[in-house]
Amino acid sequence: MATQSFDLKARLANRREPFLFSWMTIPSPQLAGQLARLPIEGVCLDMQHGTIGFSDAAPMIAAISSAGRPAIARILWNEPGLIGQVLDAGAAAVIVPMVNSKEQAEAAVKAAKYPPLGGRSWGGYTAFQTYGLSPADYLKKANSITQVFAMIETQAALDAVEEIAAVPGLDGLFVGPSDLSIALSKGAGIDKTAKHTLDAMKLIAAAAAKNNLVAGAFAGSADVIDTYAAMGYTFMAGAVDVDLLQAGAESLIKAVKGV
Ligand code: 3PY
Ligand code: MG
Repeated sequence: MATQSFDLKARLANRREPFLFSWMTIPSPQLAGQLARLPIEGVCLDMQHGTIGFSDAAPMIAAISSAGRPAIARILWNEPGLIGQVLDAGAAAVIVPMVNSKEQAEAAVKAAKYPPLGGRSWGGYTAFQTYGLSPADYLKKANSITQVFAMIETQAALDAVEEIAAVPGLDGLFVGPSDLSIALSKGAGIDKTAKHTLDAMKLIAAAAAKNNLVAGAFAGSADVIDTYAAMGYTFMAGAVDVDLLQAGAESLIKAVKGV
């Protein structure tokens, strides 16, 4: 297995150029390796809303890491076992959905970081290989080479964002603008660039900046990436695998049939 050469923490410390990654819903190591070879800097596995289970994710993380890109996992829920599992499989970052309070953010950090920052359980056999580190060196470096993001995507999370952002050991906040806009509109609609969504995202970016955290968000298309980047977001999901396939198919049909 080729070792992970990408230093995600150092890359994210450079806030001048947004770090863009693709977002996978399809369980396929081949497709993961293919996306990791595009000029986009990382690949995220959506294990919450995609159909990627852990036995799919493990070879996908290996394929992405072998291409020299960081593998990111948006896990199913804020559960310590699910967090440890993807980090042990070699993920460079874990995005934890629906973190609604300081206590829930503390629980995510506890599962993701070894002492003294947290209480992650030991056994990253695949991660040692991914990073080319001895177990002793992995223990020394893991808290820095792996990143944990708390998703802010509810009214409760927005109300608690200052406290969540101040939790020691958290590396970043990650906005789920679909859930956030559904919550803020009381179910009226999904709008990633509505005024209420962008106003909330300004507060979230400010809380991240105040605590020297990375501000991340699911964008999903070029115009949304530009809007969020202008607000200080530097870690963004750029496009979803199924949308990329659809766009490729549509452009082929257009080229052939002119429609
Ligand atoms: C959201 O927008 O709610 C997400 O979780 C990202 O897909
Ligand atoms: Mg969501």
